Amino acid sequence: MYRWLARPLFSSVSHNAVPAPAVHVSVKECFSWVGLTKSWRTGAVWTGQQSLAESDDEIWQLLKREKDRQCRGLELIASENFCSKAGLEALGSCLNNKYSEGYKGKRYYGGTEVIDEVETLCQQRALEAFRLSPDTWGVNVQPYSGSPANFAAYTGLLQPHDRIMGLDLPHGGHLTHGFMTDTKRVSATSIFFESMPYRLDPVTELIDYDRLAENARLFRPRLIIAGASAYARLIDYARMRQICDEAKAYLMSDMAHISGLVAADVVPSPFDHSHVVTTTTHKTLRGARAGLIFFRKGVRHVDKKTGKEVHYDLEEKINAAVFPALQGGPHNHAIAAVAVALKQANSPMFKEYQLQVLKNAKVMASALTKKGYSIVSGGTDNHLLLVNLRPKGIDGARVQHALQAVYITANKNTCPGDKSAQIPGGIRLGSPALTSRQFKEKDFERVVDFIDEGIQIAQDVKKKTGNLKEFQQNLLSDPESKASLNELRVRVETFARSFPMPGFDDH
Ligand code: DSN
Repeated sequence: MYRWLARPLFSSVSHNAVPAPAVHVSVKECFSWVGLTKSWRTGAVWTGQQSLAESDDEIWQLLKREKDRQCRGLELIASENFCSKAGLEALGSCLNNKYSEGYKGKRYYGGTEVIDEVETLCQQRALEAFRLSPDTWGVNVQPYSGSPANFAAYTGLLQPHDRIMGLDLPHGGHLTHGFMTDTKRVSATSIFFESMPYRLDPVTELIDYDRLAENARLFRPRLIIAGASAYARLIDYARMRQICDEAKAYLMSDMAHISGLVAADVVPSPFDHSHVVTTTTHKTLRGARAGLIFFRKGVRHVDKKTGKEVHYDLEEKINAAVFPALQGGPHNHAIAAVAVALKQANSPMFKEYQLQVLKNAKVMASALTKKGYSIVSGGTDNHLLLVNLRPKGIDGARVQHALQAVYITANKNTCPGDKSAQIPGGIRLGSPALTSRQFKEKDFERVVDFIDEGIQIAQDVKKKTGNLKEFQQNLLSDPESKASLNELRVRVETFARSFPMPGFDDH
C-alpha cells in the first residue's frame, strides 16, 4: 500500500515544545482521519496500524537478535521451552486491551462478555488437560505467573505468620517455597509466613521424608509444599499427604516444572493427594507465561457425629486471594494463550512429546555418566538432571560461562552440601526445549559431546586462572581458549540451526 511520510503540516501553530514525530500514514487511513483537524494541526496522527518493524526498529532488531540466538543455540535451561506460533498469536492479540477485574458474573467493568468465554474455556481446558472433574476440582486461571500463584495460594489458605515447610532452595526447592538464610528472609514467603525447610538425604540425595515427618511433628506447619525446581526424581505425594494429615496441614503441590509431564500422564499426578496444585504454564506445559491454581471442591468429608457433608471452602479463599487481594485486571491475552496450550496438551502428539522429553533426559544422564560425570541422585526420572561438577574440579558458574560462549545455555545450580549460590557445584540440564525442536536420543548424545568439550575448555582455563572474574576474562581473551571456543561454537551453531524452531519465523 502507498505510504508517505506525514510531517506536521502546521508546525508553526503547534503548541508542543517538542516537535511532533514523523508518522507513516496510508491513503486509506488519511481519508478516515479527514475532519480530525486538531490531529492535522499537530501532525500527531496515531493509527496504531503499523507493524512493529515499521514502528519501532530498535525493539524489532532486538527481537530478531533474540530469535536468532534461540535458533543458533542449544537451550538446556530446564524451565524453558518454545511456545507455539498459535499461542504467541493469542498472546499478541486485542485481548491485551481489556480490563476485566473479578470473575464471570461478578466483573467490575462492562464489555466482558467475550472475556468471560475466554476465561471459562481456559478453565474447562485446564481441568480436561489434567483429567479432573469440575465437581471435585476448580481452577483459577488469572495468576500472572508461578510466584504470584504461589503467593496467592498462601494468602488464601494461611493467616500471616502461619507455618509452612518447603524443599530448601539449595536442595532443589524454589525461592517461593519459603527460602531464607541465616541472616535474611529472602522470599516474601519467609517474610510473611514462618518457614522451615525440609531437605534431601545426604547419602541417597532423595527427599528425606522421614526427617520431614519428624520435623513436621515438632514444627506443626499449616501447609507443606511438594514441588521443586531442581529435583530429578519423582515425588511421593502419598507420603507427603500422610505427613500433612498427621500435622493437620494442607498439601500444596507446585508442579510448575513437571506440569506438562503430568498432563501427558507420564509421571505420577499430584492431584491424587493434594488440596491445592499450582503451576506455571510455560515450562514443560509449553504455553504462554502465566500461572494456574487448582483447588479441591465439593465434599471434604462426612461429619461422623452429625452425618452431614462438610464441603471444601478453597474456591472462595483462592479466588479472593487472587482478586481482589493480590492482583488487578487479569492478563486476558495470556489466559487465551494458555487455553491454546492446554488444548495442545490434551492431544496424543503432546503425550509423544513428553515421552520423548523423558527419554532425552535419560540419555543425557547416561551419556554424561559414561563420560565420568557425577549426577545428583544417580540419574533422572523426569525432564532434568543435576550434574555435580566438583569431582571434575570445576563448578557450575565457570561451566555456565564456558557453555554460554559456545551457544549452549544451561544454568549453574546448587548441589546438596553447597555453600554458595553464586559459585555452586552443579549445573542443571533439561530436555524440554530441545525436544520441542525435534531432538531425539542420538541428538542428545551429540549435545552431551558438545557439553563435555565445553567443560574441558573450562577446566583448562581454570588451571591457568584464580578467581571467577579472572576466569571469565581469560576465557574470552586467552588465544588458546578463544580458538578452542570459536571452533566449538561453529560446530554447535551448525548443528543447532539444522533443527526446526516453533513460533514465528523471524521474531
Ligand atoms: N526460574 C524457574 C526455574 O528455572 O526453575 C523457576 O521459577
